[in-house]
Amino acid sequence: MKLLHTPNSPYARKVRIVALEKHIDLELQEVVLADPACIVSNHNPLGKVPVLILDDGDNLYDSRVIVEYLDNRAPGKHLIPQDNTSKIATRRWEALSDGIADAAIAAMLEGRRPSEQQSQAIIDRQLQKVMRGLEVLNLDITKKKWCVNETFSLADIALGCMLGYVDLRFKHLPSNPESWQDKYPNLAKHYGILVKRPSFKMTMPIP
Ligand SMILES: N[C@@H](CCC(=O)N[C@@H](CS)C(=O)NCC(=O)O)C(=O)O
Repeated sequence: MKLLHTPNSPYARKVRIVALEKHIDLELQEVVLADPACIVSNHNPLGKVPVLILDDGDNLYDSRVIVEYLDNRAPGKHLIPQDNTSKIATRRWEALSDGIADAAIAAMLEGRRPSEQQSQAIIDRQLQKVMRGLEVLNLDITKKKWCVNETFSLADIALGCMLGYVDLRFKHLPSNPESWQDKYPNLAKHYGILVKRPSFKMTMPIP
């Protein structure tokens, strides 16, 4: 199986960490999305990474579909709990973490446009989503060892990948003198535990 990815995509990182935690070998193919010859849209009409190309040539996307496929493909402890209540809780952590990453990426891309074409209103709206989301997750993780059921799961992986991305792009949240770690200390503590895992160390984003 081959994974089309970019090194700093939080969604591709989520897939890579699930594969590492489940001891599944993935061939990694790095792509450059801005390259007109990029092959991703041949495999995903949306032109987004990650895409998992299966051995029979079928393509899986997006990251939520791929992680479920991988979690069920290998034996061993499930990263997505099997009982419905815990599964839904896990997927909600993932949905909010991925949504914060979506907003952080949108803000970052808007900020990279030539200054005369940038919209500060768009940047502010996206950053408010980031900050509202982090606020909720910071409260939700209070006094918990892991996000769901006191056991490591996809919820922790999705949260850690999003925080890794926020850390990469916004050490200091704009118009805010504090670092995200100071503003959201419960998340910072959880992130500190997650980044000690080999699967997180092996997939760190590249500044
Ligand atoms: N919901 C998708 C999001 C994927 C996504 O937005 N990937 C970004 C890279 S971080 C991308 O490929 N962007 C290219 C584009 O939007 O054209 C997932 O979970 O896989």
